[in-house]
Amino acid sequence: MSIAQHAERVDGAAHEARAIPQFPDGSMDPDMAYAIQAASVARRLRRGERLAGVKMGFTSRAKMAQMGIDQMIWGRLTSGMLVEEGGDVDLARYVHPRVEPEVAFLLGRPLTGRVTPAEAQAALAGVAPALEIIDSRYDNFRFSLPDVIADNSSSSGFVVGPWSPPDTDVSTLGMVMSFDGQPVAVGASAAILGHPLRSLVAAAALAGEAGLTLEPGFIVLAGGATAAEPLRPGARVTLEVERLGSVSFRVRGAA
Ligand code: OOG
Ligand code: MG
Repeated sequence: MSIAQHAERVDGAAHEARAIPQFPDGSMDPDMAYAIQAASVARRLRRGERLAGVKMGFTSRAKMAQMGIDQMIWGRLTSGMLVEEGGDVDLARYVHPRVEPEVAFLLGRPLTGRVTPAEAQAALAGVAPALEIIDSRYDNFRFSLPDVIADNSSSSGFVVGPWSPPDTDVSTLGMVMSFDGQPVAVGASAAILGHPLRSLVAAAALAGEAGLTLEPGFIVLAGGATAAEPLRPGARVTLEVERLGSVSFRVRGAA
């Protein structure tokens, strides 16, 4: 099968919210998987979605341990994935969605390639608490490294809370994710590569290798600080981040 045909397969699964088998073992390497990801997201853009930013994956030990992958990955965020803060998420749009607590960066200036943490910091326009909804399109939420890369790193939804000034120190902030007021995951932003800004540096490098510049207005998700939790029908999901405030959404639909 060609890159385009693989892209049609993963994009179709995401678009129609149905699970597909993993790629056969050893059938592709990460480079080919990123080519499939790019072609798959290009299909979304042709349907009218806009590129909204990028997300980093496996930037904390908790996430690596949960999924059995110990290498950073990245994916593309589109306007179609954006969920309004405080809004509803319909389970019918997903296969087996999970949610994880994140920190979001808003770019005020372009960033690409090898940059220092100081340069990344200077490119910021804001920082915010964020919830990422991930939904692997593979059966049983199981995948290899190339599988998950080809599936746009499980990207499917994201909710961003209030923006704080770009010079807000996000290095060691407490994070509590709750379902209906009951904590389901507790962590700290330092779990993300020791400092979430390192994830932005990595995002600029990885996207840059693929010829993509992080543009002003882009949102960059730094990666889950804790393991992800399956969404529960009816639940109000809230993330509170020390100093940054909170962000939430409601899960609609049946299990
Ligand atoms: C892959 C996406 C990883 C993160 O924040 O680490 C990710 C997955 O776990 O399905 O978004
Ligand atoms: Mg994530």
